[in-house]
Order: sequence, then C-alpha cells, then structure tokens
Amino acid sequence: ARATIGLTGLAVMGRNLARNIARQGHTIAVHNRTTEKMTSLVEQFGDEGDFVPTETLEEFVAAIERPRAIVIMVKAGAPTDAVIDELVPLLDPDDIVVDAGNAHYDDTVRREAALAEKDLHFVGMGVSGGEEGALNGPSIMPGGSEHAWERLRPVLTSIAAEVDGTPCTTHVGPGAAGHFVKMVHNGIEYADMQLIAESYDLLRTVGGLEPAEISQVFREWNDGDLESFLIDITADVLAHTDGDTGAPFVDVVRDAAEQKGTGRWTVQSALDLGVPVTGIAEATFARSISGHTEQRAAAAQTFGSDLARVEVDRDTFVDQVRAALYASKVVAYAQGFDQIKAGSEENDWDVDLGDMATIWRGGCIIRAQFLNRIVDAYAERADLPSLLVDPYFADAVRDGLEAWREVVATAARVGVPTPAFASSLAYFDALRRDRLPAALIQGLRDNFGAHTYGRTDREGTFHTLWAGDLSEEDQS
Ligand code: NBP
Repeated sequence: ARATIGLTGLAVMGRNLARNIARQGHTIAVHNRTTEKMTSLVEQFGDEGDFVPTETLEEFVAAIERPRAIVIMVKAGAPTDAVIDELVPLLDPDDIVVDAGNAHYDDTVRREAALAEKDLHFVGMGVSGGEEGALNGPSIMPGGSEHAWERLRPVLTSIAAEVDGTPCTTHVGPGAAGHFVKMVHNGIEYADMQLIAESYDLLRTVGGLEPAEISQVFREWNDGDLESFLIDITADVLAHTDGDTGAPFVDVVRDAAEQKGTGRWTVQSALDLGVPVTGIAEATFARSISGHTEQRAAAAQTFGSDLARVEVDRDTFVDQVRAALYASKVVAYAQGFDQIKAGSEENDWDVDLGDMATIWRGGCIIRAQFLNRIVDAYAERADLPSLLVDPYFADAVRDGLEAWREVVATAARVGVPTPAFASSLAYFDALRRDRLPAALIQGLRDNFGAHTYGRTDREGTFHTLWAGDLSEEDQS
C-alpha cells in the first residue's frame, strides 16, 4: 500500500477533488464503478501528481495506507449506501470512510452509527465551491471523530481554499456536524441569491435601470462591504447578452428557479429546531412559486400583471436598495448561525460559530468580505445572542433602517414581490418589539383549548373560565 488516501466516484466533482489532492503532493488511489472514468482521468491528468489507478474495489482498498482514508464522491442517497456496503467488508478497524457528497445529515447519523459498530469511522464531509472549488480549493466541512480528523487533516488543509494563510477547513464537530453545517451554508446561499434577485428586480422595475446598468451597480457594490462571489457573478450574468438574439441574457432565461433540495432540508430542520430562518424559507418558497407556472398564468389572467408607478430618484433608490440588501443579508446570516447553534446544542456538537465564518471566507459559494465581520463578532463575544446585536452589525442595520423600510414600502406600493426583504424586516421588527401580539394568541389558545397562559405581573400558569363566569384559575 502506498497511497495516502483513496477516492472513489470520479464524476465531475470527484475527478476534480482527486486532481486537487494529487497536485498537493499526496499519493492518491483512484477508483470509479465504470473503470473508463478512472483511466481517462489518469490518461489526461496523470502527470499532475501521483495517482494509483485501480479497477476493482479490492485493489483500491489494498492500495491505501492504514488506517485507510477513503473518500466517496458519488451521487447522494442510494448510490452512497451501495458504495459503503461494498466497501465495508474490505476494511479494517480504525479505517475512515468519508462521504463528500451532499448527504442529508440524518443519513450521515445513520451511516456513522452503522460503521461504528464495525469499528470504522464515518465522516460526513460538506464540500462547497462546485467543480471549480473542488479543483482549486473548496471550503471543506468535515464532521466525525477526532481520530478521523487527525488522519485527514494534512490532506484537507492542503487542498482547501486559503484566506490570509488560514485554510478554509476545520473539524466542524463530531457526528453529522459537517453535513449539517454544509446544509445551512446552502440555505444561506438560497437567501443570499434571493436577496440579490429582489435587488435586481427593484432596480429594474422601480429604478428603471437596464440589466447592463444594474451590472455596473453590482460591480460598484462589489467594491464595498457587499464584496462577495455572488455579487461578483451577478455583475457578470447581468452584463451578458444572448448570442442568438442579442437580448440581455437574463431576459431569455425561463423565470422558474430550480432546486436540488438543500434549501428545503434547511427549512425542515429549522422548523424542527424551532429556529425562524425566514430569509431561507422565503427564498425556498420563492423558487417554488416561480415554478408554479399554471397558477401564475391563472393569477396573471385574473388580476393582470400591471404595476403601479412610483417616481423615485434613481441614485437615491440605488443606495436604498443597497442598504436594504445589506440589512436583509445580516438577518439571513444571523438566522443561519442561529440554526447552526441550535443544531449544535441539540446534538452536542460544540460547533464554533466563528470557525464556520472563517472556513466560509474562501472556496465556497457564499464567500464574502462580510464573513470577516462575523468572525470578529464571535471573537468579540462567543455567546452573542444574535449577530444582529453585534455592535458592528447593529450600527450597519441602524444606518440602513430608513432605506430598508422605504424599499419594502415602495415594493409593496408598486407590486414588486420582495418576500426576503420584507420578511427580514418583519423579523427584525419582531425581535426588537417590546410587546408582541403573541399575547392575544395565548388568549385565543386558552379560550378554545384551555391551553393556559402566563401573566406579566406574577408567576404561575393561568386559565380563564371562558364558558363560565370568566374568573381566572391559577393552575400552577
Ligand atoms: P454525480 O452525483 O453525478 O454521481 C456520479 C458518480 O456516482 C459516478 O462516479 C457514478 O459512477 C457514481 N455512482 C452512481 Br450514480 N451510482 C453508483 C453505484 N451504485 N455504485 C458506485 N458508484 C455509483 O457526481 P457529481 O456531480 O460529481 O457529484 C458527486 C457528489 O458531489 C454528489 O453527492 C453531489 O451532490 C455532490 N456535489 C457537490 C457539489 C458542490 O458544489 N459541493 C456540486 C456538485 C455535486 P459511474 O461513473 O459508474 O456511473
């Protein structure tokens, strides 16, 4: 055995990750169910590093130094289970199986438990950055045991993206912590993209800017505190014109956004944990609405698609939208980090929130300047109740608040849907409100279901005899 690590599953992602590992000087055994993908990888890129080509899983396993580190990069779901089932009988105690696919963290919990019974270590590892990232440096979020992390650390820290000399990977926590954090990362990505899309819609529809002009606006924003990969590629996509028609590219693309399910998973998990991730939820639902073409056509026919006209000063409006985008983005990240905190507490993962912001600074889709501020916020105060109350973000939100309200109000007046902007503002207002109408909800619940309520003026659990003499019982 001479390979430091092995990787099976050489489609787009696996192939690039294998090349990245080889380029960093690690000897890597490569395998794919269909051997042709393996041989073509070695033929095309064999000179990039030290690949050990293997055709059978037996050869593959035998080529790797013990305790073995084996990365699986196949289609998530049943294919991953199929590969694990074939591999396990060939392994020895303390070997490490890494699932680098986009698994649901419940699957990771199940797989880790099954492998632990055989004295094997299972690592659910989130990898973000797409094909490009896999090749040139992704953000890597491994869960699993300390033993597994120590074995994987040299390879992972060398292949991950790097920002200011710090690799964009760390041991996220035990168990399924890595895949959980990757899931929330993708949820935040949904919210980020929805906020960008709403900004574009407002600038175009209310501000009257053409896509090429909006591209310029995003370029300028990318020089400021919004600087990020997504803002940067938004400028690129909006500047692009369609080769066939000469029309702005964004005008020839069907307006039905697709999803692979990680946004939905994030929202489902958030509902279970009781964490309001309204930005991510609205972003996920907005994609659903966009795909409901029949309903959209029926509603457009019934109500028409006309918009009201509102006169705005163009430059002022551009600035207001920027402020609304930034404030809503703070809310989306605050909610995402709340979810990681809740998931970590529920599962005893002890995830360090500042570390998550650190490893997202490079390699991944949501990489952004902004994350440095989040790192600082948690360094300043590890038990921050919400990112929103960190002094830096609080100032930023305060500064942009008037503009944020103006943008949401204008959108509502005109008829441009801004679910993520509006719900983020509502979330912010709910958090800071002294009295919420939840008091009335408690009253209603007690009225129809005797669900009881607490009082503001004394301890206890109370019920009013709604069908009787309206007297109050202390039921505590
Ligand atoms: P795919 O998700 O398209 O999977 C193709 C690979 O799975 C091939 O190597 C194929 O082998 C193998 N495979 C399948 Br399908 N069924 C198998 C089975 N029963 N036994 C053994 N191998 C099997 O590849 P991908 O697009 O490279 O994605 C790989 C993983 O990475 C997925 O989990 C995906 O969700 C994730 N991903 C992540 C990102 C990101 O940005 N992080 C992007 C894209 C994908 P074959 O060649 O023999 O058919």
